Amino acid sequence: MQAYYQPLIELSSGRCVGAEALARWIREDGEIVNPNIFLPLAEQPGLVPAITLDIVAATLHDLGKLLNEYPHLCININLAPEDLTSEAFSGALSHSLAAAGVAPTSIKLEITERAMIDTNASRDVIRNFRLRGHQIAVDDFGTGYSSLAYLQTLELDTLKIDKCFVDAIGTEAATNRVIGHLIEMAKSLQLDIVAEGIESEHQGDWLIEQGVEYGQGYHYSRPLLCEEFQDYFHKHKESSSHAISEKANLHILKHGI
Ligand code: G
Ligand code: MN
Repeated sequence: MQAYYQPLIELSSGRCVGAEALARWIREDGEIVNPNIFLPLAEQPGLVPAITLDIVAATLHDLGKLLNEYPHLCININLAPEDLTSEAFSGALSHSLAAAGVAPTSIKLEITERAMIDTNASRDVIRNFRLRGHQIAVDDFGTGYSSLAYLQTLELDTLKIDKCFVDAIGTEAATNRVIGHLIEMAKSLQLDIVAEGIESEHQGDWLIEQGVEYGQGYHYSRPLLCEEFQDYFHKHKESSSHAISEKANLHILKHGI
């Protein structure tokens, strides 16, 4: 198992505010396999939480020092439905963090919208994670049919708008109109918004105009190995003066000084 880190960006400034840790299984022939393929194969009870804890351990090993040095930096860990129902998972997570000396506020937990609905106990599980100091993001938001009424009963921090809605920006697809509603939902719930899978400057600019603060995607960076991510972070930890001066130049070209 190999952990990759995809930078999370503050869209208006280009500043890197964190990363999403992504698990990849490297087969002997070198092929890279994504978790949506290998997690369903883990039928043995307890195997999925063990894989999630492996990624936590890799993150703490790779980035623990950086997280201590930059307390506002946050790494997102993807949880599977099995992690939410596992009795041992949240205790083991807290134990790993304590052993590595990393604050729970440095680790945000991503839970898919579907897993939140499927689990009756999800409200309590989420509250428990938040009491331990973690922030909670709803992953793949917009694909799980949850209502505003239901979401407002959960203690959440962030909604991650699924890539399929970002893909539709600037196209005639019906989902093109849906993303506006998703952004409004997030705003009325007073949650941070992260747009996933941004692949073009046009998509990024449109999202900024709609008031979306954060994003990730190939337009900014692919998932990176630990050293590559650290380099990326150090280059982008301050607002990018380059991005700002480019925008200022454009403004001068369009409107004069
Ligand atoms: O389920 P979740 O949304 O966490 O999955 C993120 C997945 O999307 C990762 O496997 C990551 O490699 C992939 N990904 C991230 N950014 C992009 C992008 O801009 N384009 C595409 N096609 N895939 C992306
Ligand atoms: Mn995710």
